[in-house]
Amino acid sequence: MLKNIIKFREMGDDQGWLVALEAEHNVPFPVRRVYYIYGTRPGVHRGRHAHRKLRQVAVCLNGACTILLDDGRQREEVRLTGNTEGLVLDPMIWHEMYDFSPGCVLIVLADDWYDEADYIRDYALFKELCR
Ligand code: T46
Repeated sequence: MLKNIIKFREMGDDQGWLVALEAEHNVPFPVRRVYYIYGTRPGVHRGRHAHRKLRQVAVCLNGACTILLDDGRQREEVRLTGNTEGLVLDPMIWHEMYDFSPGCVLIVLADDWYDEADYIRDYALFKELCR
């Protein structure tokens, strides 16, 4: 199974809800970067890459989206619907994001700064590197 979901604890009272993401606690690595994806139009398909070394956790803060995971041997689709669930995106996992609901906000915590050299954007090359 490729799906690795971290369940975050919700702290709620009559004021509403709060979730805390803590590097090296409930997020299993030191966090160097946080980015978020929003305003995705219907039919948009993002991702289509793997990372060589980067470790990430993706959380759908609002709405829902589907993330396809592929380790070069098997593929699995995960529907992220809740802001208390983090999907671990390990290195060398090809991933694609699609079926974004209106108003979807996907936040991603990453263990390193942006580096285009860490991306594998060619699926044939990814398959070759998986062998
Ligand atoms: C990933 C999935 C889940 C930056 O300049 N800095 C950044 O930190 C990021 C993440 C992107 N960019 C630039 C690179 C592109 O010119 O922003 C543009 C859009 O990035 P990209 O097409 O890679 O976006 P997605 O949604 O396909 O992928 C993103 C992350 O890039 C990627 O690491 O794992 O979300």
